[in-house]
Amino acid sequence: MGSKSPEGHRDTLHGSGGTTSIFASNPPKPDAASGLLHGKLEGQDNDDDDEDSNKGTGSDIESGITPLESGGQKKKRRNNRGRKKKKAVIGQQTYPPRIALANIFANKPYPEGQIVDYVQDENLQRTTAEELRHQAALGNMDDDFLKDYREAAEVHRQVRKHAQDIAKPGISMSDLAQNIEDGVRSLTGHQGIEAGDALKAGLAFPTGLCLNHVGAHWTPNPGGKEVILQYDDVLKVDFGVHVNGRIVDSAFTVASNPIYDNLLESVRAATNTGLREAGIDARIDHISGAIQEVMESYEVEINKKVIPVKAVKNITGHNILRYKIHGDKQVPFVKSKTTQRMEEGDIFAIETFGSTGRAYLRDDIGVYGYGRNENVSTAGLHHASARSLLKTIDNNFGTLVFSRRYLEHMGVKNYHLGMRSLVSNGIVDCYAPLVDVPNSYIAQFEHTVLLRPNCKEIVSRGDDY
Ligand SMILES: [Co+2]
Repeated sequence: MGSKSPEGHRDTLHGSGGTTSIFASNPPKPDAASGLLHGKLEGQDNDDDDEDSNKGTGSDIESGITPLESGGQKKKRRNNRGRKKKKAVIGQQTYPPRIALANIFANKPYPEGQIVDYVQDENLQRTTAEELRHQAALGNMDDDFLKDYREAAEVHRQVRKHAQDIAKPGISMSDLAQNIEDGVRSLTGHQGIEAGDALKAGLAFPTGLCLNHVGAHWTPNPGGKEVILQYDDVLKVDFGVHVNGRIVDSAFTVASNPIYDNLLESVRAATNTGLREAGIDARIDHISGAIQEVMESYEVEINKKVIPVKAVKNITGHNILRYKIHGDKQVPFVKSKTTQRMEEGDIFAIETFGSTGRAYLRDDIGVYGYGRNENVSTAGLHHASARSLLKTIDNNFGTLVFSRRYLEHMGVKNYHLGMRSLVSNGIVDCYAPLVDVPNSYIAQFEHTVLLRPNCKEIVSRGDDY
């Protein structure tokens, strides 16, 4: 999920604190940002583990079905399904994925993400101040941090694998969203219906399904017009999984028509550049510059017109805090003026967006989702329906961003009036879709990376992207 950057804001969608952050040097780290385990962890001894365990789960997921294989796959799948026992076997996932990972992995550790060693640089030796900050971070350490993160990431990989399989021309956006949301709820083992259950684990923000010139923050709403995926569409799939508030934010782009291959490749390469440059003490302006350089070295030919790919200027990657998708740091995709650095214990959503249009997004009409603004007093809120809706929001979403679909999933009805009151009082922020000019195309790729003390872990990395 993209974070809006300061320039050109009409309102501060993601918290006013964030608007000045890219120009500031490192602000004090909130408690919630910490929680990285120090030292060696389960299954960490060698880097090859990663690939092996991913492969292992890959076959678990599919039970002999390879969702992305081409040619005659329908038939093969049916045969496999016929063979499969009704009851799920330990270690096996169903198709579509609906078995909680806790049952599949039993006592086995969840697979690690991609582990990358930090590059040793003599100029970047730890200062005493940084060591002290590190000690402070250890004080907030949570033993379950990595376990929760890796579980959320594995849920993301399994669910997106199926989403990639079904995101083909003819599918409706609401079917695709439902499939993703059912998958995340099932695999985390939290259906999110009883009070408070969605806060334990599940969807971290509204499922983003953005077509073509819609860059970010579009989701199918209940009662909205059906949107059907077309052969010539460029679709960004951006969804988040959390386990105990540990949020994995990861996104990819699909397009059936190969004319967009270069657009997708430029953005994939730009995101990988950002991930490569990320690290403890890495300067954010340097990362942004590297991202832009890679992205804008590509061009794409659409309808016999050669168009340079441009890095989108006014949304950014961002750090992630517990239960909070957008922290106080932003990573633009264009070179920016800041002396801010990444820090040990930070969690970053490294995402990039490339566009064939103006590469500047504006708010469109419509609603993507809502998020509680903790800094606004509720004392003046008298409206009974607004008060009861607020209670539902606080009990079930906390500071997680949620959609109308998620409210209706819980059986909440007639919330429009109460929501209007909460939004007009500033108690809840309302997020709009973000669009470029019509007839342009935007692609996005995104991963979540943990800046652990001794290595960085691209926790959402899979064999797909
Ligand atoms: Co994001």
